Amino acid sequence: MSEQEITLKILLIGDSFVGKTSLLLQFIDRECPESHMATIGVEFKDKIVEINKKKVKLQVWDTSGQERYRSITKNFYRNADGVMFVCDVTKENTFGNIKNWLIDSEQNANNSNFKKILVGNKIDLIEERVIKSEQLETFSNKKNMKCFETSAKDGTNVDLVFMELAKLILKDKSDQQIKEEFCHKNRSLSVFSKGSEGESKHSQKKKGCC
Ligand SMILES: Nc1nc2c(ncn2[C@@H]2O[C@H](COP(=O)(O)OP(=O)(O)OP(=O)(O)O)[C@@H](O)[C@H]2O)c(=O)[nH]1
Ligand SMILES: [Mg+2]
Repeated sequence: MSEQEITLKILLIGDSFVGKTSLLLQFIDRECPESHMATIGVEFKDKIVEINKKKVKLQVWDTSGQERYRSITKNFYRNADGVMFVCDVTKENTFGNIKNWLIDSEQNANNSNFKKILVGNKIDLIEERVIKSEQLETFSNKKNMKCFETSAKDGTNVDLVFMELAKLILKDKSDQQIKEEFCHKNRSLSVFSKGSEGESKHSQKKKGCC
């Protein structure tokens, strides 16, 4: 399979202020914004990584945690290969709300086999932490998903969590399936927001595909 033929659509989901955009920026640009710039609607960025000697494009969709954008977010579960459910370990309610985000994802994803990962972010804020590792583990075990603790601020486990989700997705897919899904996604792309380096998703159609 040639370069970039594998594209995985990953969604970042969770309450406002938990650090979804910060995780994405730390993963792509190695930076964490100092202040909160609420995401408006949905944005995406992508990054090519290598997994099992294959080039894999991770197309990461960063959603808004604000209630008023919830109906927009729901549309983006379509064709998602994996979802990161993010909470802030210093805010109890962001962890409690993960169950609601899970319900949303199950109701709106057309790919019932999408992979899920729970992320407890902001672990650098040791003094303010209220959600313990055991709570994250118990909940994620119950929901049959892996969990990771991250700091988008200092970068702890940020690459790891994206790579683990990608590996989890790829474990279940054959090369043929990936190629067919990629072609299908390209055909059905229609609604876009800002992409990395000004790239329009329309421009991502590959030669020789479909
Ligand atoms: N200390 C610390 N602060 C963080 C971390 N991650 C994010 N922040 C801060 O938390 C605030 C909110 O981060 P965002 O990434 O904008 O949050 P978001 O989840 O994208 O929020 P919405 O776009 O409104 O849904 C910002 O001020 C970040 O600097 C972290 O791991 N540690
Ligand atoms: Mg954001």
